[in-house]
Amino acid sequence: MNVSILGIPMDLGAGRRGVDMGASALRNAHLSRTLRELGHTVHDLGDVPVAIPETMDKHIESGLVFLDPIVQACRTTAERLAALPDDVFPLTLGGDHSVSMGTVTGNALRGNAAGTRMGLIWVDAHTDYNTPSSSPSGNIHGMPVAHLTGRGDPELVGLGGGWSLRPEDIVMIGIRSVDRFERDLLREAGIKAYTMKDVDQLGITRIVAETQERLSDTARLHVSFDADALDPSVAPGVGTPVPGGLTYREGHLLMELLSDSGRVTSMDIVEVNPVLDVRNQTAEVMVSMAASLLGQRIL
Ligand code: 6HN
Ligand code: MN
Ligand code: MN
Ligand code: MN
Repeated sequence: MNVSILGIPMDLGAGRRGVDMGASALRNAHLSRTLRELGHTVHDLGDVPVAIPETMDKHIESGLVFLDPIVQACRTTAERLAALPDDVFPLTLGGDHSVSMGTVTGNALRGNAAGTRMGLIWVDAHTDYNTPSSSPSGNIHGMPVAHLTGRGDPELVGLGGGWSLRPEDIVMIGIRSVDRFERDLLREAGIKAYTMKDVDQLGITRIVAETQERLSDTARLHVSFDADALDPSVAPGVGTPVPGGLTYREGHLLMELLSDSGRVTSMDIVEVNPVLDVRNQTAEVMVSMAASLLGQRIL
């Protein structure tokens, strides 16, 4: 496969500094080399320009922290991805999870299938379904999925130029932290979310089978993998850790089974925070997750 790596070194959407260095940490953990060793052709396209928080006032516009520079970075990201040809597998590196408003939009508007239905598999401890009014923090990384489905700030919603994701085309896995009003919004939208209780009870194999069935009407799948979906013992370098997450093997099995489906055409790795990490462990684990999604097998 032709894999194109694109970094979005942004931490404007997170409550803590440091995820802007995530893309760099993932490269440092030999991302390109690992994927080349699997037989892929890898092009690193570098980084999308992102404003540096210290150069700005921390402006809060209608409940949203750093709205303007986030809109800008997401728009550039979406444009860069939408311009890539069909045969490319874009692997985008955050950055905080607000980058996904740009990556999901750009991938949905890319190639021959542009604007058709795309399935989104959201691997995360959080559902990231807050709107500006439901959010307890004002941090935009808690809001990307709501905006992708057309609710929230008009500028962020408008990134797709009229395209938006159908709630029934989204499946979330690894969930264990949902805010009070966010829960009501999720239910209302009818988004399927597998909590950690579901992972314990059903197992990853059944969850992936159900997910495939549910997303069978979509033309392709995008995986957005927030490092905090993994248990903090596996991925300590994240800004919003929540106990009781996916084990190392559950994460890999999920990636291996999604890879076997042959339907995944793009991926994000987000929320890796090297400042809070232990010897780049989290970046290394996330590189191994990408390798599993891109075909690495034990035998
Ligand atoms: N993430 N639900 C919290 C909020 O501030 O809205 C946490 C969001 C975390 C977002 O980790 O991508
Ligand atoms: Mn997230
Ligand atoms: Mn999260
Ligand atoms: Mn975070």
